[in-house]
Amino acid sequence: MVRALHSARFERVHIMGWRPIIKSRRDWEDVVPHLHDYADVRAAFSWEKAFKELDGLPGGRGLNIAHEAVDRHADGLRRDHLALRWIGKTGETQDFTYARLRELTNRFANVLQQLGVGTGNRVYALTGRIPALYVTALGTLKHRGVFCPLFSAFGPEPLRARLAIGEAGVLVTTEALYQRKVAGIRDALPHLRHVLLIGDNHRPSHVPGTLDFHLAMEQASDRYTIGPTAQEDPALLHFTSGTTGTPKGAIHVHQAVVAHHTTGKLALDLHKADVFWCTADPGWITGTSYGIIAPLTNGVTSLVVEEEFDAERWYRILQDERVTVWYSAPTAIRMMMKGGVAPVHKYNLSALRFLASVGEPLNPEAVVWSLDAFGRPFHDNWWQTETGGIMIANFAAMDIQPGSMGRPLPGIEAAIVRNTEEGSVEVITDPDMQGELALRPGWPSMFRGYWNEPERYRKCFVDGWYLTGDLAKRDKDGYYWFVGRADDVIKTSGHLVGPFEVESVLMEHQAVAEAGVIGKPDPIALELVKAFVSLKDGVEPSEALRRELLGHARSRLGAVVAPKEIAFLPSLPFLPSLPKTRSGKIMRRLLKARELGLPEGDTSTLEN
Ligand code: 6R9
Repeated sequence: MVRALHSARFERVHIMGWRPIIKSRRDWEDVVPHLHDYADVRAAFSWEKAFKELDGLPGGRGLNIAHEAVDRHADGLRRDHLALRWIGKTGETQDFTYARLRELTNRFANVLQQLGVGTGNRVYALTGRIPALYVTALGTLKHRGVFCPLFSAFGPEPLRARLAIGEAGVLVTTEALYQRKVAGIRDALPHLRHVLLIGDNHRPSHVPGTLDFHLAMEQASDRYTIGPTAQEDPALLHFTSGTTGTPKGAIHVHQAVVAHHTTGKLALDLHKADVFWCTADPGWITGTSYGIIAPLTNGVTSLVVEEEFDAERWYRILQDERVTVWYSAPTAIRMMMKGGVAPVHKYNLSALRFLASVGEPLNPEAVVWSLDAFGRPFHDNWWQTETGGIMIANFAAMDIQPGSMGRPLPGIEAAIVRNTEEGSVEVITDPDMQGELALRPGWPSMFRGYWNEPERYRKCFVDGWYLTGDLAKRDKDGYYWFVGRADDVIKTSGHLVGPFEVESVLMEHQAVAEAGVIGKPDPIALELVKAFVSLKDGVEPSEALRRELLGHARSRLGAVVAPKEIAFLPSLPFLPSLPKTRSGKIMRRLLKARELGLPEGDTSTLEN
């Protein structure tokens, strides 16, 4: 039995007992999707051809991300086109044309030059979504430094670890964040030579051992020539978390811009007249690849909204700014769903053409809900820090099976693989079989290493495949379906959290013997960080101690990373209270199964 429900562009086909399929009606109104026919575009695609859509540095001096994002438009017909519109917390706006952005990023490149910062040096940013962040990122790329964003909700410990691992030479941050989070760890960062501070409330900052960002900018020249940049020169450093050990710094090179540009065009369907809004935090890779680079290389207007999520404010912004393409994330979409469709319908969102989502599995209900709320479905897409750009997507012209991540981009070969006993991998060709999602290396934004950890990088590749660490299935039509992570890494409100980082901070506390950290399923945030703690001999569990540990973790790790829940494990004489393998690894999988009352699975390696 088939029931169809029509919206202007989409047809919702219900087949009894199945999720609806959202059919694209292919009447394109005024904008024809770049990827209008998946098979045709995929067959005709090559990265060499994609590369030709970029300009390259004048005089054949190579390829530089900032030139493609800013200067080539500032030198051309789009010089007076609005590149960035910033909306501050108090509602004030600042507009930057491509020409103005060129001038400001030239100034910042000159600031680095005058400070004697060499090419390849790491320039970190720790800010919210403020104009200085965009100037820092693009100015650093012009100067051929390596840009590394940090998440401003991190506490001092995750910040220290990331600044130390990447040997940060320069940090751009605000006076308030510096005082709260960096001043106390600065002594532990011998490589950090220059700190540039953005004063609060537009006032210059006078903190000893730092420079004022705006003063340095004013004194710098607005003319700058980008030096020769090789495609393989490092450009970006993005930290991500693994199950064990320190955070991993994924390195991306200038060539990545070919993928940023192409995926912006094919997966987000960016057209020159678009007003694009990416809601990601600048501390995570989406904030750079799609919050900064892809919209600018595509020459669109990119909206930068400083304030965090607020459903009604977001709808108002979509309406008032006439946003056409919107890139958001499941946690935010689930929060909007809580408020229902009525608040959405109060606004005129007729400009909206394309909605996309990334970062976590997007519930099928959320796809269907967005069709009711916005008249358009959210298009889920999949990628990760290591891939640098979107790899699998629901494209504008494609039928959507809600719950699926979509199909691989042109130029991307994906597969579901399984490990063999000989330590190699085997491609699973049968549809609907679960295995690890793997990608054939060679796309431009593939990470080129983990900073200073060649061994960890090498381990990601087996038999010519990059193993993503995600479990997935592929159906007979070539759509990919996310199953879960193959490791213990936690996704909470879209943020990847490594359990080891949290366990280490808990164990700093004098009362704690051991800690095991898991992601506990949550209807809004996907997972919440939950810690199981065993106490040292003679220490009694109490509500006061629980609160103290929560507070300790929060002040060291920051709000996103710190556990929201702590449970004490009973301490048994002579026995470790956390389940462990014989080789001493905490079996987080088992902690999670017990938390959820699920079968414990294979416990043959369990020690106690
Ligand atoms: C861009 C980004 C990567 C991990 C990834 C996977 C999860 C991302 C997803 C998704 C289900 C999607 N993930 N997109 N899971 N459906 N559409 O998020 O990068 O922070 O490195 O996280 O996020 O587990 O491996 P990153």
